[in-house]
Amino acid sequence: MRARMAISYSGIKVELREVVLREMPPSLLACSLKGTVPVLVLPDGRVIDESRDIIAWALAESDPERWLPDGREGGQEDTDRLIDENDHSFKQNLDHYKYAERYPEHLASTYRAEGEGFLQQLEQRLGRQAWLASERMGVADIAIFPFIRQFAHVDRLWFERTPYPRLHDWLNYFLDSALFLEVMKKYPQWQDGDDMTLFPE
Ligand SMILES: N[C@@H](CCC(=O)N[C@@H](CS)C(=O)NCC(=O)O)C(=O)O
Repeated sequence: MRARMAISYSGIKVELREVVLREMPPSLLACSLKGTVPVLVLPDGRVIDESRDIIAWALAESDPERWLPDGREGGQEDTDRLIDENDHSFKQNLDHYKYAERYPEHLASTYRAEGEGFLQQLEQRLGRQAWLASERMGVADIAIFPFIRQFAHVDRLWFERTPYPRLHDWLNYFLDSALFLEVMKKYPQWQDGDDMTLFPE
């Protein structure tokens, strides 16, 4: 989702091949043995198979509203550290919470409590500035939004009752955004021989 958001924002058109994870096309595995999506294949044959790297590539190509950190001292490091924390410890807590039945050592509520520390950090950040890493929306917001969305969706009622009003507004902003609605459009599963589908349409 975040890779598609960055591509859509940057105004780059790509050929989209929607895959079903259980039915990875051999041509995809030939590009990236990881067996995960997203995978971006560039015209020169380079393969980018990490969503964060796809975001970085798209914004390096075109960043019309300046999502990349500005020259503010420490801005780049702060953004990188926040996304690192999201992609590692928070993502792990999210997976444990979301799929708690696969990790029966602890209750879902324990995994949720471990992830909640990150929500608190984000709430504090949004109290200090308008967006997660600065006064402007930026790459940190886009990179982290899909994970907070998933965390909130595990138990919507629980999330709505949490004392994080700024984070709720931040999440709702993205859920209502044209960018999110664009990437949520459904595409049929790609099959060899299909016509090319462009994204965004
Ligand atoms: N590190 C990867 C993780 C991507 C990822 O986990 N993608 C999921 C779908 S959203 C996937 O491909 N899962 C298939 C699997 O793990 O077997 C990235 O962010 O690009």
